[in-house]
Order: sequence, then structure tokens, then C-alpha cells
Amino acid sequence: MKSLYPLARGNPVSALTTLAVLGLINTSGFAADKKLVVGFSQVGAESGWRTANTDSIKSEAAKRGIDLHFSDAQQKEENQIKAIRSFIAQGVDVIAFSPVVETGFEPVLQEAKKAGIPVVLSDRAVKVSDPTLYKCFLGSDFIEEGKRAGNEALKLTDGKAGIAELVGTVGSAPAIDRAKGFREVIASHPDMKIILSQSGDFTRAKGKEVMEAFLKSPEAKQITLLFAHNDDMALGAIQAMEEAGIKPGQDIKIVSIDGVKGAFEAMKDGKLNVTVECNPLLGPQLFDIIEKVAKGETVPARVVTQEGVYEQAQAAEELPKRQY
Ligand code: GZL
Repeated sequence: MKSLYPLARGNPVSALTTLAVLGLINTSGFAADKKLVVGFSQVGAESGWRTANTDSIKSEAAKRGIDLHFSDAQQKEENQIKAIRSFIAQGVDVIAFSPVVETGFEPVLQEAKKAGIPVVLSDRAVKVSDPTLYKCFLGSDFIEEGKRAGNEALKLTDGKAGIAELVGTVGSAPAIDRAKGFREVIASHPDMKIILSQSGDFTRAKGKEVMEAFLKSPEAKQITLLFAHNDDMALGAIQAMEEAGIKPGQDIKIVSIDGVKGAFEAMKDGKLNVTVECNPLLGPQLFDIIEKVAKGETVPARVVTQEGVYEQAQAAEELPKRQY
């Protein structure tokens, strides 16, 4: 299914105008009788953030009349590679995906390039030797998110804390970079000590399980702050703390990342202290980029999503406004 978009590759203005007048292309410059076909490989359905991200992508594609081939990789890299291969075989116009981990995608991205199918990264980055293997990476600055979490941790503890860390999916860009940003900020504060660190794989269940283990460890009594790489793991940890008779947000302060509704509810109940926002509503921006790429137009190699930080005092007012 080869792209008909070369139509726009002559003298775009006159060609497009002529074809639009003849009703042969629609307003976004595509052949009127040809739907844009996009293959999207999603990480999985591991967290509230991911669900909101999937909803944003699917609803925006439907709104634009895009033929979306959507695949859920259930957090397995081999499933993403299989899905991308299948999109290539189907001859989709554009491939987009959120890489579950940073490495291991170079060979299949070379196959997409060889097949002449452009690739757009959504949410997470990949490490590749050839930067032309994808047209654009749309997503948050995870190092900045880690720094924001570090600054909030300093404010909550006056620069003195025994820190337990719930790490995201091992090898994923958000886990690597959030940890990096957090450590950059606390590096100049010798009394901010990370005493326990383990992956909870971005899920609530695993976050609870790891927090239970932390609370049974010899270092348990030294924990005064939890840094969770996402809200779902923080909410699991809150459950574990309460079951152990610990007051979350008081006995142990908690800083997490995402900004899902559950985090605002926990802040309202005084059980979570801060959530650093990570915006999952990427659908509109993602398909703006994909439509441009499909028409052979140039797009920025990097688009950073805008997001903020929310503390407990803001939770009650913000909660009704949250879209995810
Ligand atoms: C961040 C995203 C992360 C979220 C988690 O952009 O990749 O993955 O922080 C999700 O909730 O599982």
C-alpha cells in the first residue's frame, strides 16, 4: 500500500490547489479516497498514564479518520518488534511507537527505513546509531521530571532524608532519565541518601510488593522519603505502608511522577505529597506530526511536551480539572 502523498511533491501549492478544487484531495492534503494508514505499537496497559495515553491516540485517530492499526505489546520488546515487522508487511504509510526499552530496535527500524516507511517515536526514546531511523521524538523530558522530583524531595525534607526509590521498567527511557535527574539534584546534598532502590515496573501491584519488601528490610527504619518513578507504584506503596501501620505522606513523605487522578486523590487525603506531571495526552500533537511526515514535510527531530508540578495544597482545586 504505497503512499499517494507524492501528489504533494511537485509544486505543492498549485498541485494541491488544483487537486483540492477537483475534490481529489481532502483539506489535510491527502488523496480524498485514501485514508492515512498508521501502525502504532503501544508499550502495554501497565498504568493509568498508559491507559490515558492509549485513549488519546485512539480517539484522535478516529477523529481524523485515520486507519489506525494498534498493537499492545504487554510490556514485551519482542512483541513490539513483531508488531513493527507486521506494519512493514502491511505497507502502512507511517509507523509510530512508544519503545518499552531504549535499546534493541535498530535492526527493525533499518527494515522500516529500507521499506520507505517513516517512523515517529511517541512518549519514549530509543538509542540508535543512525538518527535518520526516526523522523521525530514527541515526549517528555524525563531528566527534567527527575530534577523536579529531586527539588520537591529537598523541600519536603530540608535536605536530610533516607530515600527509598521505586524504579520504573528496567532499561526504559523514563526509568533511566528520571533516576538520573533526581540524582543530579540531590548529589550536592550529602544528607539526602538513597538507601533502597528497586524496580516496580511502573505497576501498582509490583510497587506494593517492593514497598512491602523495603519495609521488612534492615534499612526500613531509616526510610523517611519515597521517590516513585510513577504514581501507580506510589499508590501501591501507599497501600503497603498503611498495611504496615505507617502513615503515608507523614511518617514517610512521597514524591511521584505522572499526575494521574489517583495521585490527586491521594494528595487530597494527605497520603501523597507531590506528583510531577507527565502529560499522556499526546494524540493531537502526535497526529499533527504523523500527517506532516506522511506528506513528506519536514518536522522537528524533537518535540518536548509541556507539564508542571503539583503539591498537596493544590490537589483539591486541581482534581476536578484533571483529564486523566
Ligand atoms: C512516561 C511513560 C511512563 C509513565 C508510566 O512518559 O512512558 O510509562 O510514567 C508509564 O506511568 O507506565
